[in-house]
Amino acid sequence: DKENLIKYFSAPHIDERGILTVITDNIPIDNFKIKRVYYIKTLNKNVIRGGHAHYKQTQILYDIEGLLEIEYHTSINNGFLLLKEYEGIVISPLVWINIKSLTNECLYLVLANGEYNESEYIRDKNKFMELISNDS
Ligand code: T46
Repeated sequence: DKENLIKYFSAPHIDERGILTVITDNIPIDNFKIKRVYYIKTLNKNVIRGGHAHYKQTQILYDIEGLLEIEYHTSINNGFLLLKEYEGIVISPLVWINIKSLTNECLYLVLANGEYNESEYIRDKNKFMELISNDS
């Protein structure tokens, strides 16, 4: 399938006690089974993480705090998108991403439908380009 990054929003429940947000509300894909949950907290502005794609895993990246710039490259197109608090994206397999923190402290949660496995990563951009050109 030729899915691009799909963005979604989970409305926060705000009252005088604070904010409660259900991250899995409104996930725009079917049958997503969570196998792994991790979170990333960046400590400085303009830090870039990622720089890879996955062969088979799908992940949901949800911005809890701070502003993120996602640079993506798929077999359809490439570009940038801004991810604000309460927004998430579905990262399908074979989507290359860089995640840049635009604010000092960013906190984002990632839900993955597979276990951690280094052989699931494509970290070589040339290899990735080759794979998506065969895929299109
Ligand atoms: C992704 C983006 C959004 C583990 O031991 N287990 C895990 O489940 C993960 C995710 C990482 N690690 C170890 C591997 C490295 O020694 O944590 C260290 C940092 O991982 P990495 O350099 O891959 O971090 P990011 O932020 O570049 O990428 C991570 C995920 O690895 C990746 O799948 O899509 O967040």
